[in-house]
Amino acid sequence: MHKFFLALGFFASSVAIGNENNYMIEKFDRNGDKVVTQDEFLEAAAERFKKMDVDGDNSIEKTEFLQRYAEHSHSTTTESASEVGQRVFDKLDENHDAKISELEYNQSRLKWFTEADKNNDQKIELEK
Ligand SMILES: [Ca+2]
Ligand SMILES: [Ca+2]
Ligand SMILES: [Ca+2]
Repeated sequence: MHKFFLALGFFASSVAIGNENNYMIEKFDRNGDKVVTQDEFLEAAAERFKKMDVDGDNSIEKTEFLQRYAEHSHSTTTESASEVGQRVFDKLDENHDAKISELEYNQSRLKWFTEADKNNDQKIELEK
């Protein structure tokens, strides 16, 4: 469980505990029905991957990742944004080749989706 949440740090760092689903809907609901389907989620993930892959070689190198991370996240009281970014990168880079492949990226996204989809209906609904 702990490992999982660390892997999600890239997005989760700005999520207040308890309304993660609402955050996901805000970010990933494309047709405005307040539900995020797995297709919507993976489509958004693919777009995000492309944006981060600045040189278009289908992998996110550490420099690409950290640059993007620095633009979108804040330092915590104990770590700078780049330290947090390093840590998240290492978690995402499962085979430790200093690159995040599209597969590694999608796997981590899918884990996140599965974890948030508590009733296993392949949809993320608003928390009430
Ligand atoms: Ca939707
Ligand atoms: Ca790249
Ligand atoms: Ca890798």
